[in-house]
Amino acid sequence: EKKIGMTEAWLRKHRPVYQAATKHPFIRTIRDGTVQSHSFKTWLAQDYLFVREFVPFVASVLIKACKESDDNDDVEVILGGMASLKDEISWFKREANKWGISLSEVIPQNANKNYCQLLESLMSPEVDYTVALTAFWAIEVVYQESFAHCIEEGSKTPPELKETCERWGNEGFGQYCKSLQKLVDQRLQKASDDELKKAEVMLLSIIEHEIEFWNMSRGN
Ligand code: HMH
Repeated sequence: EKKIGMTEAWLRKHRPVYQAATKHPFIRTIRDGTVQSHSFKTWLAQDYLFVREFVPFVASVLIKACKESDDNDDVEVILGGMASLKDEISWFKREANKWGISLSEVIPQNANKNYCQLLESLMSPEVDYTVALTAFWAIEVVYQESFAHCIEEGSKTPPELKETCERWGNEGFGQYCKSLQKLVDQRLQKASDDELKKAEVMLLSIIEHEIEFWNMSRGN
């Protein structure tokens, strides 16, 4: 039997809250085809703003990875993630156009602002690479699991939302999340107890922020 990594152990330990993020009511309504268009548009507009702030955060993780440079698969995996954000931002612009959303007029809601503040705090050089990398992986994996759930067998996701779900739910994005998870587990194996604790607390914080982010779509 394959030994499980620390991240897997944490996801099992924190399964209820992790599921509250990955099987959130907003995601369930996409999956069962009952999602309201205003909810989807709110999510789309807010996520565009989030992704813009996500770019410098990912850049900061890349810088930390470069500085740590032991043997480093890390840099390549993170650089790949950064590169795909360019296409992602173009996609948001096209998608917003389709839905009649004017992105320049979108105002960030509180949950979004709070989440972006967390990203900003993680960009500090004081924050250790292991903790920042754990956050990065957690941010990506919540989207991967959530949207993969919407394109599984038996899902009734409306055709006009399929492309969105496939963006994060596709196999390639799944593999990328697995690569990130592997990097995190490698780091956690060498981490001190203090770093381990900080990384676990960070995972939980990301999950909570993801839940709050989905909540915006319901008008909370
Ligand atoms: C809020 N979390 C949020 N937005 C995203 N685009 C992702 C995660 C995945 O990159």
